[in-house]
Amino acid sequence: MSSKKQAASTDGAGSVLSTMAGPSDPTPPSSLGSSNPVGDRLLDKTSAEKTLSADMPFNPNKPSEYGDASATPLEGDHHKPSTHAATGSTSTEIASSDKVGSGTPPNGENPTVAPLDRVRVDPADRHLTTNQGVPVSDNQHSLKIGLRGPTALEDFILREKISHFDHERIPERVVHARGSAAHGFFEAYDDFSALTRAVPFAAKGKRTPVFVRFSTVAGERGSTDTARDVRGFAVKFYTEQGNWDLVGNNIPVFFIQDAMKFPDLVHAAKPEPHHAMPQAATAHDTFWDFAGLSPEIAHMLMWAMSDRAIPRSYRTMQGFGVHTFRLVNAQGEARFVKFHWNPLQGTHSLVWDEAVKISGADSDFHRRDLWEAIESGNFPEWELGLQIFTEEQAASFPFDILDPTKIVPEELVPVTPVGRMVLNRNPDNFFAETEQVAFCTSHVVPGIDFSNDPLLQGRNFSYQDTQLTRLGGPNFHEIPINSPVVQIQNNQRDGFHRQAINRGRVNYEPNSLGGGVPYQAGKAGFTSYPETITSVDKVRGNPELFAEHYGQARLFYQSQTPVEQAHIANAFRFELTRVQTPMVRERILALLANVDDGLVAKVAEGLGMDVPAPLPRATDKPVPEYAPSPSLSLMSRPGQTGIRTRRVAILVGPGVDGDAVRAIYDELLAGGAVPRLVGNMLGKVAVASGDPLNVEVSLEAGPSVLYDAMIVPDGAKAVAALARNAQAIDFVREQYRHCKPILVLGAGADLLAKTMVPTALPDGSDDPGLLIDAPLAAFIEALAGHRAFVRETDPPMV
Ligand code: HDE
Repeated sequence: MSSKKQAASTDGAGSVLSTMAGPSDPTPPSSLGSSNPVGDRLLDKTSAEKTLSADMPFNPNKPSEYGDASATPLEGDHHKPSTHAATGSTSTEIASSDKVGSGTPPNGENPTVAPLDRVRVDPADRHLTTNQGVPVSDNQHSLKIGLRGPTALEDFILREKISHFDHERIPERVVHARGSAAHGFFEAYDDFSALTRAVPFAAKGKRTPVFVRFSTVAGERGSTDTARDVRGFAVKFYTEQGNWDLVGNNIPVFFIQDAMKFPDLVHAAKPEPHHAMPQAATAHDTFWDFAGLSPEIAHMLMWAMSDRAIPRSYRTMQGFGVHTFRLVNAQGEARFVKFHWNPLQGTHSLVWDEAVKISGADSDFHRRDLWEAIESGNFPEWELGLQIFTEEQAASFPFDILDPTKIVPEELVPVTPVGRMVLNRNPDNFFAETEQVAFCTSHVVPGIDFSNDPLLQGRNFSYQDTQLTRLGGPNFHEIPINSPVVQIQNNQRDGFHRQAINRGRVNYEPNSLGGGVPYQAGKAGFTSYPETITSVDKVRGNPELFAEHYGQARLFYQSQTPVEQAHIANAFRFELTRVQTPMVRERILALLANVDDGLVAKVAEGLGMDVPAPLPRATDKPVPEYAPSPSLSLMSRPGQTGIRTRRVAILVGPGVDGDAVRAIYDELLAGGAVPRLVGNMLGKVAVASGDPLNVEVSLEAGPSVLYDAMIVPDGAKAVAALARNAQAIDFVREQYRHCKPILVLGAGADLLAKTMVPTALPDGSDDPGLLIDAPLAAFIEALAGHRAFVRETDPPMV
């Protein structure tokens, strides 16, 4: 309450007008002895400040900060000011203008936090200005001393434009530089508050906004999307308790077990430092040198050499939190958890020969796919599943749940679905959103907690730290894409590019001058799970169970279908062929000898080498036996979206059966697929009857690898023209080699004959993906089945 009216005097007025020292009598003056309205407001403010401070004669929370009491943090002592002015910076804040605005923010608000609309910029009907808002008269010429003279240094418009351009780039991410992102939401299937107090899981149907960035790890920002690599799968949940970042990958294990090794791993995988080659590829000596000397990598190598590392689309990948985390409920009960994202689109991959060629044909293949799917309303969707287990269960597993090179097999702990995530909006601006988004594993909300996985613990430092350089300082949380949807209130101040203009003189806690705000939330805030740590030594090292490196590598390999196993062996062969140092190859063979006899024999044969003795193991304990886990195979998740978004090439030329093409086109479109008319060149092609067809893309601009399937329609003249173009022949051959569905109608068989594609499988049976004069329905079924791997041979016959 203002005490202005308590004394009818000007005693002490000078101390209100001055900013230093004051009388010992706490009674404020009732007037400043003038009729100056600004001065009166200063008096009101100062009086209210004094009362607010007097409300807090001492810090009542102090005893709760020590000993057992500190386990239950109290809410900070705080008091409401009698006037809004009491906590302001200046009594003159009432002065208004177009710049400062008409008043003060409502109590307790930070206006830098608001929906992104506040920063979306639209130039409709606006003229050009400089960054100072000065209208630009001429955006074509610099200011010169005479038309043929030198440019004047005075040209601040040119200098501002060029200087901004000079600094347009920021450092790319040291890993995961290449990526693409989208907005969407997470929706809980039910109320899971018995499990966790994390708010996204608080109620059935509850939606939380998300921003998701997918990435490759090793390549630079402009590198190709289809490189063999792990994919990042980072999800930022904008919850009403702050941001939670689940920074995962599309593979559930990792290469190493301790953060200490991460810079070594990344140095070894990145281009070699002397000649900066190869880009976005592990197929070189330094990576495999590191790998052979770090056998904890064995399990991850199985995944990284599998088709998981060349996904068909970001939309057809699983995602994993990798580490063990904790879920904690409001009663403080904790359980361990592993996070799984399962795509409704199914899990589908490229084949290696195709991935290599896509790199040339469209290095933005995954970026384009995600963008196009969302633009066309085919919103990608994932189901979030949790593996939940207790400390007691964890103690019975034959591996350590803190070891990030191990999965918890689904046979041991099933995956419980808890919600779905839908990506339904593309970003407005790649740089502002996708590039500037900052994911940090340390961004957790109440109800989510860490385990002691030593990799996770190191990550919790690294992500925050890396943004300081990448985004230029400690205020990266104020960049619009990074700010939460809830208020940010704390006493952090200053730093590069600060956006918030904090009101008031209080920037510390505890305080009485600001009424004690912002105050600590106590139990309502984030509290760490009070894990009991028994008497232990401070050491560098890993637990015994971390020393077992091969049981789960074997589990993964042996759970794959024969096709997938063959692809793994071929990937090792490819990568190690590119290695130049014999010993480096040999060590990897020795490592594989501990995984699977068939695998190592096949890889050794491919390298023209003998199988060496197995690499000595790091433990004498027997390798645990795991039953094969079918859910580890990509084939176990065909998905639910059928042919939607699958791209189908229909080869056309003059004289093609136009009616049939139009009917096929329409039916594919109606089923959600993306048909394209592919011809020798753009332009119209005459058809047997009716209007000509308009070629949409040439064979040259849209080669075979960019389509999931193809159709050669009837029309003798058209087929003859196509058969004279080697690009058309290559097209069919590559579709065949990559096991894609092919429908050949009528005279189309002539083109097929020219390609030397076998019309039956080697054993004489029908090729389920090669459909000759079959109904479209059969083709659609084959397309939904993705590929006909039964036709695959090594080396390819065609
Ligand atoms: Fe990362 N990682 N990482 N990582 N990581 C980064 O953070 C790091 C690890 C992952 O789309 C960096 O903001 C360390 C595992 C993704 O922006 C950096 C260690 C997993 C992304 C960093 C790991 C990941 C990153 C680079 C071992 C799967 C991209 C730029 C201790 C669970 C996020 C940045 C995005 C990015 C460090 C290991 C996933 C340097 C030190 C394990 C998806 O902070």
